[in-house]
Amino acid sequence: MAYADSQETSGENAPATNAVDGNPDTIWHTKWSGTAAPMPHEIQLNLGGDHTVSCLTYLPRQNSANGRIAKYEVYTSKDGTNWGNPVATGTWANTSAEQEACFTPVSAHYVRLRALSEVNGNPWTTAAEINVVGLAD
Ligand SMILES: [Ca+2]
Repeated sequence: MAYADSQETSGENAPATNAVDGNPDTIWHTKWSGTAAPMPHEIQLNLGGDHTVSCLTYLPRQNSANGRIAKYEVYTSKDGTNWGNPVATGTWANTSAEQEACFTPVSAHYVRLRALSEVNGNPWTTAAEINVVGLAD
């Protein structure tokens, strides 16, 4: 299950759930038709219970650089409300290859990826797939 601050469902069918459907050809795209929603953007994943997680993986949009995340922050939460400080921050390259953000393993029910900038400075965020890597628990 996924929630995003913005999703395009008019100009194309690109809801947040496209980032967690297991299909690299379907994307989540923040609103671009009409007035584009401004940065920053975020997507929250509900893990369905507490799991020990250690990395977030981000498969960028495969067919275009539009919306690929550059500067990012990763947060985790037990309740979906209190996120605390980011567990990971950094800048991803403009590539179609899978990117990752790893951090000290933490028990989480929710994981949030926040996009602070796009590789070409545009206001959009896109994602083909987002996953979390966990430890057996
Ligand atoms: Ca997808």
